[in-house]
Amino acid sequence: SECVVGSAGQIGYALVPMIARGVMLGPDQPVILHMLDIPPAAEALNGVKMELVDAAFPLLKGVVATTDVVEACTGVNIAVMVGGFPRKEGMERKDVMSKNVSIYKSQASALEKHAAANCKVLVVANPANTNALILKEFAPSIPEKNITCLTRLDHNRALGQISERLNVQVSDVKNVIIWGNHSSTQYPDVNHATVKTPAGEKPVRELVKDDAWLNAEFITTVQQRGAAIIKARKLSSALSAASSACDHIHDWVLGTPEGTWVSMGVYSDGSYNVPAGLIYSFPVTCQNGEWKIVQGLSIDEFSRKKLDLTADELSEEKALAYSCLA
Ligand code: NAX
Repeated sequence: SECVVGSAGQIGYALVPMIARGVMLGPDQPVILHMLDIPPAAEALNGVKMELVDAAFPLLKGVVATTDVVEACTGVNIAVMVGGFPRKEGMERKDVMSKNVSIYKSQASALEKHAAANCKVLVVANPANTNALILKEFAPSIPEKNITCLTRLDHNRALGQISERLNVQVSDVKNVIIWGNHSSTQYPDVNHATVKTPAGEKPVRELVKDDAWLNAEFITTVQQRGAAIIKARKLSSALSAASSACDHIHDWVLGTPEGTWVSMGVYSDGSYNVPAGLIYSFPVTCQNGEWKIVQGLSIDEFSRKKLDLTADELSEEKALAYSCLA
């Protein structure tokens, strides 16, 4: 069974049918969906439940639609936290942080007390890394390895940009890295990325042959992609966010292919001189339901500055979140 929080929203609406079709956990894994939203969205949430019934998904063995966080969290093995308080025009950063801190504090307690032991948590709602950190702080009995945030969307966006640029299949591109925060300070790094060609695997840099593009426009395009989607759609990314959330859980639970890594926001242990105690996006491989940070990658001076810049932003966010608790 599992749980999706904020299910009546845009991402929730795209995500629940993917889960019910087996995209997240594979075509042989039956699922029970627990959907949570807040009382003003209760009727819409019930509408989503009606559509799930109408879709007659063979793998879907039950649906709970509720505004009670305890009912939503009870017994879940996987929690995808999509519910949050968005920044509205004229709001101070601290006010938005304060709203999300109180949401994640209470959801942390509900998960800690009522979720299945070893429940895996993915935080999607922004500020994703810091919401995940708050959740970790207020759910001390959930192992820190089980609390992650979504940067797979940024990772997939980077794969997509390389594939478009080189006119190759996106499935032939691998091992880009998103370092740091799911924000515009994230660092999309292609220094270790490769493309499968008839002549074997080739470094992305060797094929693109345009370091100026890779070091500037490529990076800002990935960093600003969310804003570009809002501009085009007048709504923020939803189908790509839902699809990436499925990829994140899929690879975490079922493993990454040999020789391939993915990006996940995880609790830093100080690898690559990233301060310990932040939720920071790293390259990871997954096996037997556990992620491991890829070690030993060379970091040049250009990259070092970018890894540090996004770490600094996360340290500031952490301080701001703590000031909301005081
Ligand atoms: P929506 O506003 O469409 O949906 C959010 C839903 O959460 C609403 O139905 C709302 O009622 C519900 N909600 C609010 N407070 C809640 C609470 N305390 N408990 C349960 N449910 C609650 O936003 P949507 O477009 O679905 O985006 C959801 C979140 O994902 C936002 O915070 C957004 O910023 C974030 N994103 C994160 C991404 C990532 O890669 N990490 C990318 C996409 C997205 O921007």
